[in-house]
Amino acid sequence: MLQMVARGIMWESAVETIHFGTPSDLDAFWMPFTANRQFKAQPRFLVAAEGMYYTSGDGRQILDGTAGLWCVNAGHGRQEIAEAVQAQILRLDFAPTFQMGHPAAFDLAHRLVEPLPNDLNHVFFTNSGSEAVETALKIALMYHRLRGEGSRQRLIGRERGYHGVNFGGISVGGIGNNRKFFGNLLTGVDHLPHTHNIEENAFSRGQPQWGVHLADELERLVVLHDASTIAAVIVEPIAGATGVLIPPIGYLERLREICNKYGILLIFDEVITGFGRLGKPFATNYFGVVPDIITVAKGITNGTIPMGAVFVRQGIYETFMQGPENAVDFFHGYTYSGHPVACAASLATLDIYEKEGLFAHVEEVADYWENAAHSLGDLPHVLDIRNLGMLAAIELEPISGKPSARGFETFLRCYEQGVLVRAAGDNIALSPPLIIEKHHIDQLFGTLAEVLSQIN
Ligand code: PXG
Repeated sequence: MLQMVARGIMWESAVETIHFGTPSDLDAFWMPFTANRQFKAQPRFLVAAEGMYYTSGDGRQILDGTAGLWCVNAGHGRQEIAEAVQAQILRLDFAPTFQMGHPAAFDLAHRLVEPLPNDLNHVFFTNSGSEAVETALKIALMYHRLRGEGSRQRLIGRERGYHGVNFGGISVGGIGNNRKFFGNLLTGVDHLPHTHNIEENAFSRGQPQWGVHLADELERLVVLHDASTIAAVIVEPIAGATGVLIPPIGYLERLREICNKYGILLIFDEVITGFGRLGKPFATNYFGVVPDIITVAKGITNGTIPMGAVFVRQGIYETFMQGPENAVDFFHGYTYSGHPVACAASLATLDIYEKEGLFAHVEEVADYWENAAHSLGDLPHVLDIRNLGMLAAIELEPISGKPSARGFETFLRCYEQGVLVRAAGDNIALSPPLIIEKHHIDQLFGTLAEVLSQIN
């Protein structure tokens, strides 16, 4: 029967088999960012999810310490989103947003910008964080060109930055493995140094004291390249994927000052920090630093339907609106920009965030979370612990000659013991759904503590 299922016969059973059991064929799916051979030799299936827990293929409850991939902020299996999606598909399954409109996209854009400061009040929709980043970079380049400063072509990223996997994003990104195999990438890109320094900042609670001067490296790049060649600086307010690097006190403010001084656009990539991760709608609200452009994704739909977005300030939008009224103002967009079903999912998600006061909940449990995270400080292998909002990372000492091995082993053991964490090299990253309660926090760090005591 399994073979018949694999060939697509016996549809009823196939649906059941594919969604709830073990697939008959593991070979065809080339899994992203995965050690495919390791996984296929020792597969780990997630087959259902509700609230804070996944159900594994072997029927165990797995505490979700990562909100899926930093995206399921309101917890799993939300009825309201499912209903909104179903209703939207039945009412209007798809409509183009090129030269046409449907109401949900306008309603959502309006809702999204409500909590944003200043004049960050226009939204361009994409389908992922990677696409949001490409879009933001293109907006920055074209903005300067439209203003008659077309020499501003250079983009500045930061070491260890993650801005998705498309060519612009990996060019400004600073993760070696994401860059080295893919040719010359965008030209004219330079990078700020990352802000991580264990000697100075190990076991900081919240923002580290040391490191504001690292923002001054932007001044150095301005001297080197000249401001007239620089379009934008893009940073994650908190660098997530590389292992949760919290910005030193004053660092983001300083970046903002230098960008202002030289007419450089500041882009915050808030794909992870957006939608309540820090207890505020966005990191810009949390840190009180206002960029010119923000990229978001993930929590925008609670991870249910792919969607990303770019928020831009009024002045940028207006600059694009100077040409002939009947001409396309920005030659960019995706078939699914502002997809009606994604919009419906997002509107329902925003309702949940608001009605349940989930961002305020983060503020309520943040101290408990911080204390629980730092209680692991004396365990074997632990080099550093970092946290802010509902984010934390535990940095482990790499096994000599085998970088990432200890992180991966920790991830596997935690999964065996009922907790899903994410290994970024030898950093264990934690970013649970924001509905988390104290007993979940106990389970998460309790299991991690056990595992760290067990492993070599
Ligand atoms: N920017 C940031 C800051 C991100 O964290 C992206 C852009 C790209 O988003 P999409 O939707 O294109 O994946 C991300 C995504 C990890 C991990 O291992 C991190 C991400 C995605 C998958 C895994 O930590 N971040």
